[in-house]
Amino acid sequence: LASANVHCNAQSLTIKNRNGIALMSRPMSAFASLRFSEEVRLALDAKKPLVALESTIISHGMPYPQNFETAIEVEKVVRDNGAVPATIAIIDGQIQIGLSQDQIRDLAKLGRNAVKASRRDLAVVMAKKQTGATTVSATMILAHRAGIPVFATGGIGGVHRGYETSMDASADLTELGRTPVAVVCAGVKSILDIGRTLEFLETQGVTVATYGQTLDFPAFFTRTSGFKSMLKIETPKEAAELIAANHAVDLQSGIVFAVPIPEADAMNDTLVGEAIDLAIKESNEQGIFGKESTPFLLKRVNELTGGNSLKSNIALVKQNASVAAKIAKDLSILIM
Ligand code: PSU
Ligand code: MN
Repeated sequence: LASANVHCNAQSLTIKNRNGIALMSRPMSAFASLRFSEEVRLALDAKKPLVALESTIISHGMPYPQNFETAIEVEKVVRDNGAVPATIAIIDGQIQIGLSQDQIRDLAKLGRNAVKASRRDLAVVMAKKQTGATTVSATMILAHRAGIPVFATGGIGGVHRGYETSMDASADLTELGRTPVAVVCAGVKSILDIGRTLEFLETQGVTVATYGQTLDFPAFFTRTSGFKSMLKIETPKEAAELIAANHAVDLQSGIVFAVPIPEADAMNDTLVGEAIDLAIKESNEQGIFGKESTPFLLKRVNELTGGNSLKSNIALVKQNASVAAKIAKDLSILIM
């Protein structure tokens, strides 16, 4: 960018290379629609590393008050590892990049009364001035708009079991195919069809890496799923180099870094498996479908496994936040 020209007027912002070819052009409204917290704005101005965090995990992924406590602790983990957290949500129709503690608490208390907002819901929540918790797909879009290339969460959505009749595949997967943000997660919960999820990601052109010593693709509560990633990444620097290369060729697609849950926090395969099978059976019996499906299954698995799955969930989210912060730090060294 050192030799690039930035053209900016009231309508649009365009970046041209030294030959006058537009590398990027965006309407100004795309930037004007974002509101930044003071901490995030200062970090962006100072070109500090940032980590985007989603908010559906707060409203629909965990019960109150653990959701609030976890969201605050996750932000702290990001700071302790040298990056600035940017939790993203829509408050009364306003996109907010970086939330105050009060805003996080409100969202945590609102829980499932907040709108679960994926790509298709974004404009609706804004137009109707609602409060929306952003899923992985919506958070990726907004993180990208804000110029934050690294994002940490628990688990991404995927292809649901029974896809052959329901055609239920998360918008997270298509978003990964079209938005260049690296998502650090603990893999995919086995409430989903993990094999088909990986096939879908391959079709979408998404690079899927295990962050660790083996190729095993993790299944959220457990360190293995029986499936493999296409590569393993062992250091933050290696991850940063992969992200930088993705940007260098302007792929416009995302990357999944799947971090296996810490050994000590991993759950017993059979116990989680039984809880998940029962939860899916109940959701079928109750005719749960569409955007209600994932929150229902998350809640039932939490209930059926007692506090255990919630404990594991919290541990893995924190680990993902620390990995993402380290990657963001190394990436900021590479691309600055
Ligand atoms: N998986 C989890 N925890 C979560 C989610 C998924 O283990 O909180 C949330 C994320 O916000 C994800 C969304 O983006 O659910 C996917 O929902 P759906 O399957 O309806 O696309
Ligand atoms: Mn769905």
